[in-house]
Amino acid sequence: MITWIRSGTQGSKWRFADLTFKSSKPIQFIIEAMVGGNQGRIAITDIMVYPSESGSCPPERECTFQGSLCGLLPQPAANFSWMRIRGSSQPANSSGPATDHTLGTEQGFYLSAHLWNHPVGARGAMMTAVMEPTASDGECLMFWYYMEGSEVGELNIYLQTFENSRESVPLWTQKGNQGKHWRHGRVTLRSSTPYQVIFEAIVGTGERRDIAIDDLTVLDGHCPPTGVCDFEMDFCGWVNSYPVNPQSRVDWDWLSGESEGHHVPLRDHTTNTALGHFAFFNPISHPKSDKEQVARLESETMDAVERACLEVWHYAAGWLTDSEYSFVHWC
Ligand SMILES: [Ca+2]
Ligand SMILES: [Ca+2]
Repeated sequence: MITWIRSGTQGSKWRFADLTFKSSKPIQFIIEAMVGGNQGRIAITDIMVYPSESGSCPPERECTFQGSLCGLLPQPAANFSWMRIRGSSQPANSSGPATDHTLGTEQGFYLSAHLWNHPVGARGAMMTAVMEPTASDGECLMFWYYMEGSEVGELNIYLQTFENSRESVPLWTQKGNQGKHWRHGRVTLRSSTPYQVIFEAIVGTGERRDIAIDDLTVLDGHCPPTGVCDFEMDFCGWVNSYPVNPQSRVDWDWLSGESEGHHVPLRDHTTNTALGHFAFFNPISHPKSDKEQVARLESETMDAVERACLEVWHYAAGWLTDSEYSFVHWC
């Protein structure tokens, strides 16, 4: 059984992973690496396997929903609670994802609001365990969400504290169709007292409907502002998507100046060091083929504005022939 998988570049830096598991029989783990593109390295180190009383890896800073609900509980005041499911177990009237975000397979679990089961306007909510106050700079909660289909519903995140009376502060909201993609969201948590985070889904009028979340991660420090991505941590809200001719799809890679490869910039623009990261179009070598290769990076949907500005630092080297790159926007 595959319990964890990553594919494509993870940036040239060490990344941490933890998995919770249970087994009534002796078990073995197998770590398998498979060659993908035409260059790259995969390394692992510092493995620890140990029993834990709560069945989870402390401290739980990342939640894949693979083994458990990571301590999330139904919010008592809500109309219904969310459930941990796999993509393969959805009914036809769900618009949820076929695969989870962690593994990208039908075996991967995610948290589904089961919106198809509930009447329009009903409210389903889950809350975290009570968390310790944050540092003054806050913490960044990153998550992935899936909302596909017209009038699918609404996803809200609140921070609840217990001073005086219970108070819920709205932190983040998204409504309606966000396309057939897992989308990235992030929100800064700041509280000088113990708090809980609440994930709330409100049922929309769409006939096929669901809202799902996966891969919650909490990092120290506040989140970068919306619309800003320096590619230091990850791709922020940007996702590799299909070009007009899907056959020509190549993904943007996430590299640093230390990455191997032809024409890789030696320094990134953010940090001006070899340690900084960037998105890089790394065409697959086809010595005998002139197959078209298009890498397309798509942002999240931004709020409507009268006028706005897109700034980007770009770099192109090599290629004597007619490669091109362009920005497209649509409303
Ligand atoms: Ca998952
Ligand atoms: Ca950078």
